[in-house]
Amino acid sequence: MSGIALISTPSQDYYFPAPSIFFLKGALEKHNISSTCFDLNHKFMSKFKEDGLLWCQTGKEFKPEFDEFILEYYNTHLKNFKNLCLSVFTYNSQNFTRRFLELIRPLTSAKIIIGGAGIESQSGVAKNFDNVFFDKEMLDKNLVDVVIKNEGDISLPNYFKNIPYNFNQLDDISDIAYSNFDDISFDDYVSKTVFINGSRGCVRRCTFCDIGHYWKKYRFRPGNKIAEELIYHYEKYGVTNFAFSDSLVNGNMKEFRLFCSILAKKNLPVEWEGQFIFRNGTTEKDWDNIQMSGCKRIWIGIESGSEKIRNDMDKKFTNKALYDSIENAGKRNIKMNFLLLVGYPTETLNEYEETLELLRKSKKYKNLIRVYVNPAMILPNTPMERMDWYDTMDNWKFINDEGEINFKERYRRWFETNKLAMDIGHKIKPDYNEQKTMLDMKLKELYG
Ligand code: B12
Ligand code: SF4
Repeated sequence: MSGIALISTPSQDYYFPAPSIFFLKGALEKHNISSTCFDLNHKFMSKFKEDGLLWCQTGKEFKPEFDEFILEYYNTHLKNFKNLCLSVFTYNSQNFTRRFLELIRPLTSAKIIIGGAGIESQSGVAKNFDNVFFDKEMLDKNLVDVVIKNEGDISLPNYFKNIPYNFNQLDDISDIAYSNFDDISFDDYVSKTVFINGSRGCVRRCTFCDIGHYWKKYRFRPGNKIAEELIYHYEKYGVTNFAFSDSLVNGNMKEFRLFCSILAKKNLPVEWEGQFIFRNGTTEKDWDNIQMSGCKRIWIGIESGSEKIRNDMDKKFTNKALYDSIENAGKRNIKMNFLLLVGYPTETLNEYEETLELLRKSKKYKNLIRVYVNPAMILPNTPMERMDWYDTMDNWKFINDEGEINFKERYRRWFETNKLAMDIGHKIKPDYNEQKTMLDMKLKELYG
């Protein structure tokens, strides 16, 4: 039997290499431990597309072909490995991972190790604060040997070096490894994109987000080191497209400014995108630098057009910052993905209307904007989990001054916001139809 297989699990985007396994390979290599990456997510999702996504995300519409695929993949690629390390990207990878392990566990004596953000949650659980999270479920069913939490780039090498591995988080991430893509060909992917990790954690603690649970402290790399890594991948693999896995690329403005100014001076044919927060105090000079560094798109968790609702969420940026930033990005031709949440517990109809107004006011830049709408949901390990809602976590309800916000109302606002976005001419989520199928199913299940 040979060494270590690093395996991505669906569902994740599959147009580009699934970031975590290649990053973990680079991290192991730094400790002279060799490993092989298997982008199983890419193979499964390219083959089964919407059918695969529906099953992964809902556990419904299972097809026998999924089992055949898993067994064939295991026999062709994985059966000779002593250690199978599965990366569970989000809770949307749990259905696949469970089935994969049920099938292959009886066939192998390899150690099975799981990690990733998806192991510490469980979709569809009741409000009893006694949730069995996915990692525990897998251990209880004896489907895995080892669960590794936290920063896998340190804990996984530690595990293989036989030293304590489930530890508190690093204080300093300046010198983390670079991803290693030697096991794949970028030509197999629709988009030759490399993910860069410039910071971990977040400077905010929004009520609906569980980032503060995974990454307790906010840590960042110096801007010059981030720029150096990007240039390294450009020179080694010829990749010109970069995405940041940071919760916010501009969490630390000083390092972000340094990164942008280095790349702006280098003038390479590279482009990057990342999650961004609109903030008071971003100057015209900052926006020029952002543009010249190759920024092609920013993903902005705007969440709501209402400043009051953003404050309720602890998002904390003003309407002035919101509209000034849209104007600054728009006039520099920087694309914007608006991430919106409708039906937040305290959202009144007037405040919801402000979100619709945001779409109308941004019409001028409709060619640059893509709107991602989600009905508000409650994740475990978030401040919102402790709010005063009732029923299950999946089907929570909340009574505000105007009555009950239930799933039906959240669905209505979700549908209406998407429709308005389309009528205005904004682009919407590429997988809107899949999301609608899933939400329709849920609506039917709850209300007949
Ligand atoms: C980029 C990103 C996306 C992108 C691209 C995702 C992709 N690759 O397909 C987009 C925007 C498409 C996206 C979508 C979603 N995302 Co997302 N995403 C992220 C983000 C910002 C970065 C992820 C990343 O690439 N990190 C870089 C890699 C290197 O790190 P990593 O994957 O976390 O891996 C580290 C550890 O987890 C660990 N590890 C990982 N695997 C393994 C395996 C082993 C064996 C070991 C030991 C360790 C280990 O080690 C790594 C290095 O330290 C994170 C938040 C964050 N800052 O981490 C959210 C995050 C992962 N996403 C999240 C969610 C909820 C989603 C969505 C479900 C949102 C939605 N409602 O639609 C979808 C799911 C998509 C799908 N198809 O199912 C949650 C997951 C929460 C959870 N508990 O499940 C996160 C944590 C954000 C949050 N707090 O809400 N996402
Ligand atoms: S929603 Fe975005 S800004 Fe808010 S805590 Fe999560 S990652 Fe940070």
